Order: sequence, then structure tokens, then C-alpha cells
Amino acid sequence: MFTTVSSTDHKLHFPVGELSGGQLVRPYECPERWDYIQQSLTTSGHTDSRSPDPLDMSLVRSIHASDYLEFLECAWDQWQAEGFEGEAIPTVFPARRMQQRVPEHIDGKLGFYAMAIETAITNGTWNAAQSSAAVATTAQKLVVASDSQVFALCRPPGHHAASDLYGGYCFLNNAAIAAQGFIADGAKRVAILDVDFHHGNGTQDIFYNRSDVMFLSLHGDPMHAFPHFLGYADETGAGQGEGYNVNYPLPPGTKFDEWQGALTDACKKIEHYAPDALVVSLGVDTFEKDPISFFKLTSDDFTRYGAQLAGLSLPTLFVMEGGYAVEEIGINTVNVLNGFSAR
Ligand code: Q9C
Ligand code: ZN
Repeated sequence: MFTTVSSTDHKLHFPVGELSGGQLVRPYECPERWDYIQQSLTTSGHTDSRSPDPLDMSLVRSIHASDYLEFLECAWDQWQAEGFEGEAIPTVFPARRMQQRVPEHIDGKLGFYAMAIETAITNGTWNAAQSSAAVATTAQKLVVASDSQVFALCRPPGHHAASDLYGGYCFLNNAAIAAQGFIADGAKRVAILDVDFHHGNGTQDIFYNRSDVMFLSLHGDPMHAFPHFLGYADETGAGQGEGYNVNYPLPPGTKFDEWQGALTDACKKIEHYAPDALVVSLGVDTFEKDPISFFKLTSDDFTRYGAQLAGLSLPTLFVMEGGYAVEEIGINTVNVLNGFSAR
């Protein structure tokens, strides 16, 4: 048995457009994702659910830059004040050899703070992003109180968001904020295991120089997969953080056996690190039918690796990240959680 934390405020973020393949399509990261997960939790008897406590902004500020938070808070109003009628999407970037200076115009601000452009900002985006972080931090406190497994049903997701960058459907890095919450509550070491199909570039960047938070990620090789510009195996951490960042880039078509090989190696490294808590960035876009990813995990594979994670015997916080095969997202997510609690 485990507790879930979730908030209906996620529904405030529902952009209608995502630039994909040169077309504006309905975003893959849609509110129904939450409904399907909630439904699967209910049908499998996981009804112990609660809403989040208010968000501790001082904790958020220990992960995100204050100018970035101010930008997120004001972006939609500034966009509207320009008289723009669509959703807020950047069009110009501080590319190589250009100034890294924050412009006043919203077009400049959007480009300055974005790491990708598929993610539109709308009227409810900031409030939804805050509610998602509140879900993660409330769940983190419950892990400390119970010493067991808690599921944070976060939406929007977080692992692509760096201290001052949004994109890849992410605004606030829920897993990073929760990991910092464990440290604030006395943990000496925290491991973040990112099993989302995509590399958690934001989380890696946030903790790259630190040894008190270890980051390990299994993901599609950035040579072939988003976010393309981070997630290679030679990124091992810097300074105090050298050796505390571990990437497992995996090729197109990767099936469970190969994927689990990387997971087993990651688990060994986590055991050796001996953290006080584990944060799992749980994306289920590794599924064979995911529309934007290239791994081949089956629904049963999710149960198997959930059980393997339980073998670490650590207080564990699951933080929802991606997963875009909407009809199966609930089953696959609950399979991981059930595999974990059944062991
Ligand atoms: N052609 C998360 O899973 N677009 N974000 C990929 C593929 C962005 C995924 C484009 C995917 C972001 C949290
Ligand atoms: Zn993903």
C-alpha cells in the first residue's frame, strides 16, 4: 500500500498547440494523462490519496533562480499585454556568439529562458506548475514521516527544467525541489534515479557540482533523442560533484533486457552511495507504444522493474514525469508502484 498526492489544479495548464513535425498539434502532455493515472489507481485499490500543502517558495528558490521564477509568474500577462492572441511560444534564442542578457520584450524573455519551444505558456501555467511542485514536496514530507513509498502525481512534469530554463513540458523541477526537501529535512545523501525515456537535463544541471545529490538517468541516446544537447555518458559531474552524475544513453529499439542491464548497474551505484532517500523520476514513455519515444518496454516490464527498485530498501518518492501513450499511462504507472509495494 502507498499514499498518492495529487491536485486537480494541474488542469489549469492545458495549452492547445505544440509545434511537432512542423505542425501545430494538440500537445502530447495533456490533462487526460492525469485522469488515466488517477483512474488506474482507483481500480487497483490505491485510494489513499491527499491534496498538497501550500508550496514552500523558499525551498523552490533554493533550486530555481529568482529572475526565472519572476519570468514564469509574469510571462502570460506580459504576452497578453503585447496584444498577442495565441499561446506564448519563443521564436528567437541567445545562440552561439550572441549576448546572454535578459531583454525586456517578452519575445526576448521567452527565448532567453526556454530550452525548447514545444512548451507553450498559457493563463494557468504558473499556477499549475506551482501545484505540481507542491504535490512533490508534500509527498516528500510524507516519505520522511512514514519512511516508506509515496507517489507524487505531478503534472506538469519537471525533469527538463533547470535552475533558469523551461521546456520539454517542464517549468519547475519537481524532483529536484523534492530532493532538496530531503536535504533540508536532514538527509546527508539523496539519489535521484530518472527512468523517463528522455534525459533529465534539468535535474543533471541543477546537481552537477554536488556530491550530496547523485543523479542517474537511463534514456534515449541524445544523438537520436530529445533533449539532444545533454545526456551523454561522459557527463560524470564536476568539482565536488565529479563521479556523482551517471548517464546511460541507450539506442533506438532498446528492449527490457538491455534496459534492465543499465538499471541493475544504476542500482549497484545507488547501493554503494548509500543514500538516505531515493527519488524516482518516473516517466513511462519507455513504453513500446509511446508516440514520441523509441524504447520497447511492455506493461509487464514496468511491474518487474518496480520490484527491482524495492530491492534497494530505501524510503522512496516516486515523482511523475512523462508518458504519452495516454490510454496505457495509468496501467504502466501503477504497475511500477505495485511491483514496488508487492516485493
Ligand atoms: N520528436 C517529458 O517526457 N519533444 N518531456 C520531443 C520528438 C519534447 C518530453 C520531440 C519531448 C519532451 C517530461
Ligand atoms: Zn520523457
